[in-house]
Amino acid sequence: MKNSLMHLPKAELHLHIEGTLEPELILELAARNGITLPFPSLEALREQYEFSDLQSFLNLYYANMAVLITEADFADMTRAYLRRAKECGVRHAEIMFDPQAHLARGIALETVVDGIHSALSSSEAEFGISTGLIAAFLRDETEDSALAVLEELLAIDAPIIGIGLDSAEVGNPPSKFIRLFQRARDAGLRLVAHAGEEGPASYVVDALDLLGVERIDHGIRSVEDPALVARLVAEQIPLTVCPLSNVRLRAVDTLAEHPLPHMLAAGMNVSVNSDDPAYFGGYAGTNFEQLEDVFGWGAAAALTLAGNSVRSSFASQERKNELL
Ligand code: ES4
Ligand code: ZN
Repeated sequence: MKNSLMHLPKAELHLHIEGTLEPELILELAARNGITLPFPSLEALREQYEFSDLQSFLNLYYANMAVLITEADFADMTRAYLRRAKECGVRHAEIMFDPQAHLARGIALETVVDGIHSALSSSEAEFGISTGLIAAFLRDETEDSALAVLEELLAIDAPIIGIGLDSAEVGNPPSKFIRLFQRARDAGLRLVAHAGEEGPASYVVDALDLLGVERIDHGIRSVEDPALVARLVAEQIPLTVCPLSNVRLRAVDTLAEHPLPHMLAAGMNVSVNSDDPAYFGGYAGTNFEQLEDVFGWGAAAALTLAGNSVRSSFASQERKNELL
């Protein structure tokens, strides 16, 4: 069973490339770049991986980015992710990155984009994984900051297919980013946003109605609003759910209490994703395996979830047909 889960062709739709930096690679890049980390050994670093909420995770996630300096660093990180994704049957990956987090550290946008892109451009040939790159904007920064970075991405003709919205959700509602999403839509970009992870169901409604997003990242708190659930089912709006992330960030108490089975049973378009796999206990395959262990699902549920991921991706229809 477990082996067949790994072979099931799937798409990863919710992945932060900076969240794939494994502790070993963090130390390797720190040494390569002559950077002294606050937690200089594997043991000391690993002790930091216990989170109480989203913000406690984000603090470590942003701190660890300090090791990413050169184009090669971004390329090596991305290639390491693709290698692991291939092992769990990921055949298409839409990868988010946080341009503002790197610009704030004085890293040029071209360094970030060219490094990630150099790994993505050989991904189909090297790993059999088609890819798309999504620029995610930090919702705890201003809309003007996001707009300026989006203009810079457009000016350098960055190979992005869309934009997203991430970082600290509560208190930073979708209504803050209406002009950003309008600009991205005008530029022909696809639109996604984190909503309903820690924030309320109303943020999901607003991401749909005010920002016009095509897909919701997380969306688990949608289940608190029956009218929203009915709409998500009727419109088959994709929700990129990240079960292990929700457990580790304490959005749910245990995997057994995760709303995913309820969401599936209600007919919502849900997929399983890894979010920040180096921080949350595993890649796509581990998410599927642990769901199987806890819920005892048969092949049918796994097939539905994997099928949803492919159908909800921004891959070409031709590519989707290959994977379905
Ligand atoms: C994130 Cl799990 C999560 N939520 C919001 N923003 C993020 N950035 C990276 N991981
Ligand atoms: Zn996320």
